[in-house]
Amino acid sequence: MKDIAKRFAQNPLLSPKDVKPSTQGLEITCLLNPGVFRYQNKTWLIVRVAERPEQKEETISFPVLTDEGGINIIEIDKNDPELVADDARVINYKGSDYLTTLSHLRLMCSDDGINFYEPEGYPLLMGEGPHETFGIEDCRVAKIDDTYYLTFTSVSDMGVAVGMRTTTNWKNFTKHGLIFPAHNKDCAIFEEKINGLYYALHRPSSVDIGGNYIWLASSPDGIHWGNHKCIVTTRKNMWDSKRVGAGAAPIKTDKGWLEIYHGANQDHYYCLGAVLLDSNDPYKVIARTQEPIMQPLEDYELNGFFGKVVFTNGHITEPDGDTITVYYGAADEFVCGAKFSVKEILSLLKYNNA
Ligand code: MAN
Repeated sequence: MKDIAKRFAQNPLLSPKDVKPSTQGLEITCLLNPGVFRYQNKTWLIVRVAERPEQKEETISFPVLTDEGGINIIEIDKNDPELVADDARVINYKGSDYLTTLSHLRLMCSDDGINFYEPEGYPLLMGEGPHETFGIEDCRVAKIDDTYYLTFTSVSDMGVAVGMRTTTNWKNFTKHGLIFPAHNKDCAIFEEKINGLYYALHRPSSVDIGGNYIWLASSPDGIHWGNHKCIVTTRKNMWDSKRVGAGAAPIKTDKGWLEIYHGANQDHYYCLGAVLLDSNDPYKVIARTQEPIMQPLEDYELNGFFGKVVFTNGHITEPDGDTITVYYGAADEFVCGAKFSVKEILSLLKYNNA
């Protein structure tokens, strides 16, 4: 089966070797899942940089932040009977979960959308405080008026939650703490108010009744959220049977709000699909794609830190109004790009009332 993504011939656009570690003693394991925005006539990525110490044969080691911003390295013998390590991304030790890497967010920019470099004078965004000791990940960027809203996954031993910071110049940031408490991630704020309210997609997780579904909330100020409703669930026996989560802010089209989302099945095979939400009332889901619009096919998507993954949380709408450039994490290790036609995605939607 093919998909409709037109991948860049230059993929992967960014690999771990392309940037320097944030801290002596750590190496970059993954460069992935960038938020995307336009600023000062350039395309910018806010890339997730996942780091850990060089791994030794007989142990697993990973960094965690202290509440004061220092770094602790935890090192565990691979033969320790209290270690469960069957997922490259997380381990369980003595009954507690840890991430195998520590992520921060880093800005990179480009004149052509393909060749990215780290601009001087912009800060790295690190986890801060007790709710981000395992790092911050997968940042979405929404621009409303002159303000950029950054929503990202804040991870700590207290859980996985959604943090928010805002900025107008990418040098000074206002922290708003956690806007959705644990367990929640994949939060994307709409780039326009609808009937005077802000809207945000988010993804609370459930282990028992319910599931990993996409929810929608609204807010009078973009900070305090309510009126939560579950709008997109997983589908049995399909590619998105186990989890779904929003990508970036939805794209405004004359048919409605088009949201590109990720879904995975029980084999952790991560693909992209799309849903269409009503222009005036985004709680109404009008249509959804049946097949993935993108799935892991290329070597750099199938093989890497965590293979068989395409995951997006950022895109740019090109001046022709139809082309979007989607930036995505491939195999949780590389940053790649692909173009899509919005019209083509819309043509693949199956309408609820059809
Ligand atoms: C989760 C998150 C993402 C990651 C995918 C695929 O959704 O950890 O950051 O890309 O899994 O591994």
